[in-house]
Amino acid sequence: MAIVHRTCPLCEAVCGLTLTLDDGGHVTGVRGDKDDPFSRGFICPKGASLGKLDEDPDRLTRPLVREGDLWREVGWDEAFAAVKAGFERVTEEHGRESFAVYLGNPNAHTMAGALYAGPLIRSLGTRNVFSASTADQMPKHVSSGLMFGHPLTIPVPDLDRTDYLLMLGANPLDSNGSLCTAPDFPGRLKALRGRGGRLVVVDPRRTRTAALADEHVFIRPGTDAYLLFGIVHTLLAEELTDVRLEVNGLAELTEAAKHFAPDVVARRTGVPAEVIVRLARELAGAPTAAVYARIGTCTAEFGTLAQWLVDVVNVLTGNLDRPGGAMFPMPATEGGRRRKPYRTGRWHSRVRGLPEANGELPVATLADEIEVPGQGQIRCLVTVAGNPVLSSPNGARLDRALPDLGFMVSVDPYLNETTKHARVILPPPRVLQTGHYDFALLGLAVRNYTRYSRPLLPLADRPSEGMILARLAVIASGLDGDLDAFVIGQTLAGAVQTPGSGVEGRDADELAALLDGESGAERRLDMMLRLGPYGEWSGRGELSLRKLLEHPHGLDLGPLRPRLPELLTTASGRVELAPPQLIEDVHRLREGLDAEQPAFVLIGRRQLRSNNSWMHNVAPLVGGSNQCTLQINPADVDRLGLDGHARVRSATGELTVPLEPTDTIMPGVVSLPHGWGHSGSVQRVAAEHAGVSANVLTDESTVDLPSGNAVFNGVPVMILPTGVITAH
Ligand SMILES: Nc1nc2c(c(=O)[nH]1)N[C@H]1C(S)=C(S)[C@@H](COP(=O)(O)OP(=O)(O)OC[C@H]3O[C@@H](n4cnc5c(=O)[nH]c(N)nc54)[C@H](O)[C@@H]3O)O[C@H]1N2
Ligand SMILES: Nc1nc2c(c(=O)[nH]1)N[C@H]1C(S)=C(S)[C@@H](COP(=O)(O)OP(=O)(O)OC[C@H]3O[C@@H](n4cnc5c(=O)[nH]c(N)nc54)[C@H](O)[C@@H]3O)O[C@H]1N2
Ligand code: SF4
Ligand SMILES: [Mo]
Repeated sequence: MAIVHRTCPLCEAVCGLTLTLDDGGHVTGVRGDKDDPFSRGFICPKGASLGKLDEDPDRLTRPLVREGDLWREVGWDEAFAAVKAGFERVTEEHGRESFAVYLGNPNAHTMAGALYAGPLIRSLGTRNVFSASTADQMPKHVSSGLMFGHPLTIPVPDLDRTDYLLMLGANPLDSNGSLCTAPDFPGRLKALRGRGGRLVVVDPRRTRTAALADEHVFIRPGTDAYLLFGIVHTLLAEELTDVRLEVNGLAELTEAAKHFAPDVVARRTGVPAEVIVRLARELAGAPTAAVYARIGTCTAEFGTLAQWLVDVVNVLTGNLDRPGGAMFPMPATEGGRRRKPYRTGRWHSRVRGLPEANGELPVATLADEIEVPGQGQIRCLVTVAGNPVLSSPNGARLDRALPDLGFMVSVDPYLNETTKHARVILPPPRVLQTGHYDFALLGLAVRNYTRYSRPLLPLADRPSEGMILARLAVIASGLDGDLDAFVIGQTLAGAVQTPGSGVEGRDADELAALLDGESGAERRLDMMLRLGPYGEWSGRGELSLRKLLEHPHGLDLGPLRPRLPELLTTASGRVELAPPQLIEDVHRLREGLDAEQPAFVLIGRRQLRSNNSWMHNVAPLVGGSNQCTLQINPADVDRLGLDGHARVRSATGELTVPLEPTDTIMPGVVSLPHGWGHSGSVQRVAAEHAGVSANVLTDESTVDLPSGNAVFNGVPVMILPTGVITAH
């Protein structure tokens, strides 16, 4: 028996876990790690099921190759040979511009995603790069890029010190937080209230988070940008602003805000004008305050405008970059950021002409690019840790399009709704065989903190996920060699030439020889830690891989500290309050003021014991509250004479779903969780709890224009009794 520690890889909260392993390497117990200075013993039902997930008998242990409808288990060399043949065939027939890659959500959690997805994309040599980011947080990247100069310069609410938190479209009591890494988010919210702070939640549903808050404000889905503009309008009109930073664009912002007086936006949002005015006054009057908005506001028609206005309010109230406000974390592996104007639309998608953002095209147009013939049509797809058939808007269309590809390879532990279309599936090893460092999420943490977990079990005869991606990159590029050594060489060569870098003028090869680690991934982590802001090569600290290994429970690096103006990389060196691209999109927002209200709109929701599409095969997690039901207000049930089930119809599809009447949801709004729809799955537990896919109903033809992000909230739908047949 052994007691071991590692970070939970299952959500953004990065909790430390303490596992008990028996002599065979099986998990016999999971607890929160009490000695982790950040999570302090917190654990949720998913983390507690890590052992079951790790040894799910339906997880793939060897690569699969498909011939027709038949799957065959093969060895790794044979699998990679099949990939090589597939890549070569499509390259010969259609060229590299016919290649595409889709990176799913777990890439934000895995070391493989952080360290090897970039090189893989470059090796594939295509601009057809898609990811779950355009079904999620791309609006925040775009607003941050335009306001602060870099898409990763994202402020987080200073949760542990703020006096007032206005939260829109987030439900951390179920999701455990997002773009705000905060283990025990529920406890931190209770502490906020305990110290006399105030929590206000804006959501079309009275969620568990809303129930814990001081105040819950119902809002019509998709209208957060109007509400936030109403707040901005009030702050400016009542001269409640306290701008403490160097900013550009205050005049343009004031001009744009004129159209969104509280009584004007009240009609659209359903939030009374006096509530909007009061929220503005409270935000301005609180000693410190932060506005934080997540999925409900991102995956909406005006997602980028909403994310922009969140930070506009933080700036106007004097709360951006100050303790208790919205602050910028300083993660241990942060690299230098060059001053370079942030731009989107450097290229456009072939079929719909949608702009690139962060080097990606919108997943909402992936099916178009596969289906529509012509030069550049996608013929080969690589998916890594993604299930877009269930997760992307109108995923049902993608399900029909994927069989037309010339070749598809998926890196995924499961044969599922998406990977079943692949020719080759390459499964990553078990969780316990995988090291963990949260490169992305620690840059969004409410305290500066770092922790590395080594693999707990040896790899035996399988490659790590990093090795799988590196091998794919080698196959795609045709260039052999040690990818990690190459990246290390390039990075250090740059660092020794960077004035003031801490290693300026030193010898790159000598530095490389000093790196520790049992794998290329560990050596790269060591390099990033040493070069990073607390690193032993930065001249400012002593972090290195060795140091992290001495602290298996993690290291607290202190509370967030103000980082402006140093962190700003805008051309002006100021915070841009009114980026022209966003002011342009305000016209679209104005047009929407008078839009007709559909009778019903669909929104999503997250479930505590679920994770997007892929934790429905773990028996202790499914059932109970974790079911695919349509939440609907009882008044709507009565009015429509519904009983038990209803049909939900949208512009793209129709589903029959079991109803969950609840007065926690606004009349005229219905909520269906996403990630379900496993009927016929080879995952045995999931097939028994199949549910239906909300993304049969979501419409890929509408996107948030500046970011290309998918719209999952505020989808117009009709609700019909099951017995009634109507013409389409
Ligand atoms: N209607 C609606 N749709 C939504 C949303 C919504 O709110 N409403 N939310 C959107 C959001 S925020 C997101 S992030 C996307 C998610 O979209 P996706 O990332 O496409 O979907 P997931 O269900 O997260 O799929 C994760 C896949 O990774 C696999 N996997 C798990 N662990 C690993 C690993 O360690 N390595 C590898 N290689 N694979 C692994 C799983 O088996 C699964 O196939 O969905 C979006 N879709
Ligand atoms: N247990 C669990 N945890 C998860 C996940 C999971 O599937 N399950 N998924 C992970 C992922 S990929 C992500 S991105 C994060 C997301 O984390 P969160 O953003 O906290 O996601 P949700 O819990 O879906 O909360 C979104 C809320 O927005 C509300 N909403 C819908 N439309 C609107 C609107 O127009 N305006 C406003 N103001 N609110 C609206 C919904 O009712 C819902 O309560 O969670 C992560 N954590
Ligand atoms: S809250 Fe997230 S990180 Fe923490 S135990 Fe649960 S799934 Fe894991
Ligand atoms: Mo997400």
